Amino acid sequence: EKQKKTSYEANWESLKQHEPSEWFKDSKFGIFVHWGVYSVPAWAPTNDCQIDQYTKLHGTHPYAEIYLYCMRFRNSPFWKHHVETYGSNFHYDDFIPMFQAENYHAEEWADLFREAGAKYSVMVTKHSDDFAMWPTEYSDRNAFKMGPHKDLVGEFAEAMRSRDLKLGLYFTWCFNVYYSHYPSFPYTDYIHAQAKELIDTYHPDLFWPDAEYAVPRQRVPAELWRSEEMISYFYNQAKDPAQVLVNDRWGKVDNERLLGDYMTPEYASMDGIPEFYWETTRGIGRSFGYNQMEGEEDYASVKELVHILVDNVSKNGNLLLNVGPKADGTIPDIQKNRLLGIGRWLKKNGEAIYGTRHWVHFGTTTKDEIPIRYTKKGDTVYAIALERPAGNLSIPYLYAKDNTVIRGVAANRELEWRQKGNELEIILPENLEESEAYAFSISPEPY
Ligand code: FUL
Repeated sequence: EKQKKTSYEANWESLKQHEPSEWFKDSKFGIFVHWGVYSVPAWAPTNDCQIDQYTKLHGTHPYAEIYLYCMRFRNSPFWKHHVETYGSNFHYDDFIPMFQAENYHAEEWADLFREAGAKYSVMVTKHSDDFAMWPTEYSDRNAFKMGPHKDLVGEFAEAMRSRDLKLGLYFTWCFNVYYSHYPSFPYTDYIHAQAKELIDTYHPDLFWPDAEYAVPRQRVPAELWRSEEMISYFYNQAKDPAQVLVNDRWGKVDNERLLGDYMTPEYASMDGIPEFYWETTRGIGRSFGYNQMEGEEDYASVKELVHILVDNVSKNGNLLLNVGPKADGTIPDIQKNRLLGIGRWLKKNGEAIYGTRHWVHFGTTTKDEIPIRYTKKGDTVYAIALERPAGNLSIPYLYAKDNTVIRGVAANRELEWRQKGNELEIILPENLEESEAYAFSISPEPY
């Protein structure tokens, strides 16, 4: 048993003792918010874009939030779009006055996120355009001095907390040598000053830095960012360091894994149950920042999103699903609808998700090709079928004890079952309600 530590030193040996907080592992589902000056052009190409590092470096990437980064690649789709739409004399910073946030009501966002079934929310406080969403002392390019003239992060933090959502703050360390407005003191000091300011002002539960793809073509090494110093500062300022956590984007690789409390695969998942906790991060469509070019066909369906959530949870992970509000602060209906759909499923089936842990197996596939995912809570195992079987549900290599009680979670009703050799057959009622996924609780724990 690791000892509960109350203070950490600025070195990885010490920081490695920290564990992801229990509230985070219980939460399973969070909402990411990418919103900023880039929400004004709200544009990225939608055709033939691959989500990979290479396309980022060539300005052909589906992420609208890196508009500034991409538009400086001459002849890239971003560059072409920009010149055609705004002219070649229109600087990125000319978008700042157009970023007004006039319909920003953080409590409405918080209500929506709760309705979606999320337990935490992570706001981008500064993306790679270096425009701060809070009144930072260290740069005039911030939303309090310019554009909306509001403390957007402060309003967000207060609203999330008032609705019992845990607060996460995203903060990029990235800059781009070609466009950065250089502060007059060393860049790392500037980053540290801002990060500390954020931490001291808003006391996030989760600090979500992003240290990728800065200084073109490489991950910025932890040494340059002095990551250990920042993480220990964050842990130690918390009332209880066990209640706060950080992601793994600090630029420090150890045994082929990035160090931090948990891993953050992007638009990706895990094949099995990894040893470390993790969280998929992705947009509903193919961008984080709002991309006005995206339509229904670019967006994942409620069913797909529920399946990603269930699959992640069965493999010891969370889902941090992103919304990209418009510049005025409204969340597009197409995104809202997805969130509300997930919320409807979670309202009925949340018992099989929240507060669970992975089981010995993450899942299996039935003979009729229904994918099954497992979660576990106490002495109960939940089997979640991702499709509706034609007849009954027969799960291979699952053995129930004689005194087993099986319930359909959504309808909260007990179901008949029988053990047929190595298959556990759950007798499904004819009027089983259509759903994105079907959860069954099995107690005591089968084997
Ligand atoms: C990535 C960034 O490049 C994206 O813009 C986005 O913020 C995502 C969460 O992280 O590395």
